Amino acid sequence: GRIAVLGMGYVGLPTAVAIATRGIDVVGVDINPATVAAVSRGEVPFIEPDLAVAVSGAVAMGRLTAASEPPDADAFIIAVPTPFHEDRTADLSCVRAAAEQIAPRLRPGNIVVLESTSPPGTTERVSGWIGALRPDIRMPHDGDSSSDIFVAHCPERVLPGRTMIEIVTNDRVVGGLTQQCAEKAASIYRLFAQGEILLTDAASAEMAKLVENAYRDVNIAFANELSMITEALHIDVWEVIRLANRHPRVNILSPGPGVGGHCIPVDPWFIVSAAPELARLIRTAREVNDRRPHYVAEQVVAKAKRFRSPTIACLGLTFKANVDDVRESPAIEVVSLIADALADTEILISDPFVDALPTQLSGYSNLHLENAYQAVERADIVVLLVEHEPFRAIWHNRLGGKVVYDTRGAWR
Ligand code: SAJ
Repeated sequence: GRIAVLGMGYVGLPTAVAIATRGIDVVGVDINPATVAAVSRGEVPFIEPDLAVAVSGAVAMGRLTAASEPPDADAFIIAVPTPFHEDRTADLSCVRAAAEQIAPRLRPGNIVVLESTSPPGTTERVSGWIGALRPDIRMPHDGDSSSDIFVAHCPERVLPGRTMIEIVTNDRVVGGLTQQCAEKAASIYRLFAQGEILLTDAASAEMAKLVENAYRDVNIAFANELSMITEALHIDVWEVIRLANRHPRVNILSPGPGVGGHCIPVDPWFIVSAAPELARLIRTAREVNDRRPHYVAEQVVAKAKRFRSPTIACLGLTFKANVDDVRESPAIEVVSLIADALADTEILISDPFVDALPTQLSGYSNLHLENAYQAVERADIVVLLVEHEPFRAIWHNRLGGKVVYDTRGAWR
């Protein structure tokens, strides 16, 4: 058997390697030639704990190869990005392109799994796009009991930073366009998943994934709103959360400078755009979290106004702790808002996971990348934006006499 995985990113590559490690031949497919070349050499184009060693091992064993076009295979897993358009509806162009790339390869008995996070109805559309190019094969239809091709949705649920653990241990939801599709697709996940595999229909699986991330977004928005309320009332939010969380049925998440990454800030909009009149809380949570970087920047600017010519250190640029991913990072937004507001102020930025100024910040002449020791040493105001482990440990005794704005509660 052979499995093709389309999209060699944060989800596709770990999935490909998890399957290859079970002794199955896997071809990783990507439209980016640099990614294909890197994976072919056994290299990983981004940092994720334990992934690099698994990829180099699977490539050395000959189980994992990479290509720019999908080969013939028994199963095809689509793990390409689903960003959103200006109007916050899903951009399915990568999914569609992947489906159309697979179509000419399909033979009766093949399995097609969509892993990309998608609005309800997308799996059905994938089947439709393939069917339009392949009138000779029977695609699954609601109400039919059999088909030539088995199409299902199995959303990824791994937490960046813990991907290699969670890809094996998480429960998986497999939603088929028919019962048979779900059962066939589940057989792929039984190869490597140790968690439970829950069979359902495709739309329920699509919605469950969106709901998981919307749930987290709403709960983070609650924490962020709380932190603004307590700040206005001169109460320490971390103390309040610590105490409230001792209640057996309360578990408040942590406030921060905003919500980043490319999942949680995106997925709730797919729900909102599917039911705009009804999704009021979900929309408001998005707005609260999107507004956070502005609030944090305003607080920092207000503190800076108390100095004649302050130096500000901003620690952390990634979207969350202990990863190197700066996509949709609220920390970067905070830094750029401060740099805009205080054009004459020197701002030192530091992140042990980032070694060059991210492109979003390259236009500012008042920003300098600096090691964290130097930055804190020289700063009048220290802003903690990401609670990277090295920041947590070192800084306690170096912050004396400085104005400290700890957006993550790491130095409590
Ligand atoms: N954050 C807070 N406060 C918190 C928790 C998180 O401000 O208490 C912030 C983080 O700093 C970050 C953002 O939220 O900016 C998102 O981080 P995260 O760790 O909550 O989630 P992601 O984006 O890394 O991964 C999420 C996970 N979803 C859920 O936990 C429900 C993961 O399981 C999904 O697989 C992933 O989205 C995805 O790909 O959808």
